[in-house]
Amino acid sequence: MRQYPTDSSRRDVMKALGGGALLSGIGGTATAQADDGQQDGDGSQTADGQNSVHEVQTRIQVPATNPNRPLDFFYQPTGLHVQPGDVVKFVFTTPDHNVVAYHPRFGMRRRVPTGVEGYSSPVLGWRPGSIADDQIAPPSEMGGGEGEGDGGDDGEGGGQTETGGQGDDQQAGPPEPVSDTWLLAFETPGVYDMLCSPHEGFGMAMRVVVGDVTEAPFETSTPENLAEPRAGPVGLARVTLTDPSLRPSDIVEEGTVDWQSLEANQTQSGESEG
Ligand SMILES: [Cu+2]
Repeated sequence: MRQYPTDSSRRDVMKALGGGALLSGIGGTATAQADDGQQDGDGSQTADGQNSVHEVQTRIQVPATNPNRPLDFFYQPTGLHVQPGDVVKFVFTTPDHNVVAYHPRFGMRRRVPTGVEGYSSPVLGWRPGSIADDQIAPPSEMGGGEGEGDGGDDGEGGGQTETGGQGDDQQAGPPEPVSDTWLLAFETPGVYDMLCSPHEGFGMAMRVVVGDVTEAPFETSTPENLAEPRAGPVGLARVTLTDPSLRPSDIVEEGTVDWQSLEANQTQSGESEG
């Protein structure tokens, strides 16, 4: 019987998740494996009759809704309201995205509640075809065999990747396993903005509102009080996060805000211009 992280375990979850690919890609922790094994991704679910698991997908869409980008990279939903203690399950339905807090830890101005540590997922969801062949097998001196001996996850969800030590590909086996989910527990009420590192400039960012605290102090506080070095978000991510549809109060009211309902994505679909 597994439990979802609640209460004081947030930090542990953050740390565990911050462990990077080890969590979702190679070894996995009890939390991640439990989720992969028992939850089959359909929106929010209740664990312990109390806290919910909400699903957010990484998506790519063509044609783009904004002429300034070649295609849409986005989180679906783009705005999400959760309760303290809830877990967001990021499902990497398209590859090569990650989830990163706007936080000084990563050289960005903080856009999460005060006191919340910076968090970041690895880049997940890659398929063999999305990474060049010579990048799949790690150099031997990088400890490529690390994932082999640890074992423990063979029977559960196939959470093993090529980087787990198998240099050979095309071995006529089952479909390549994909590291495609990442869990994050939210405890501290407030507004959280996060981005996808590879695609921030294309607008791939999202906002989670935890509880009913809808002030986003990072929008209004005097900039001098905020950690530099960077204003962030940059590029189209700013367009995304400042979209009227993502006002925290609106997110709380709506529960979820889809990418398609962002105002920026409605007025700039270059097709129906008069
Ligand atoms: Cu992305």
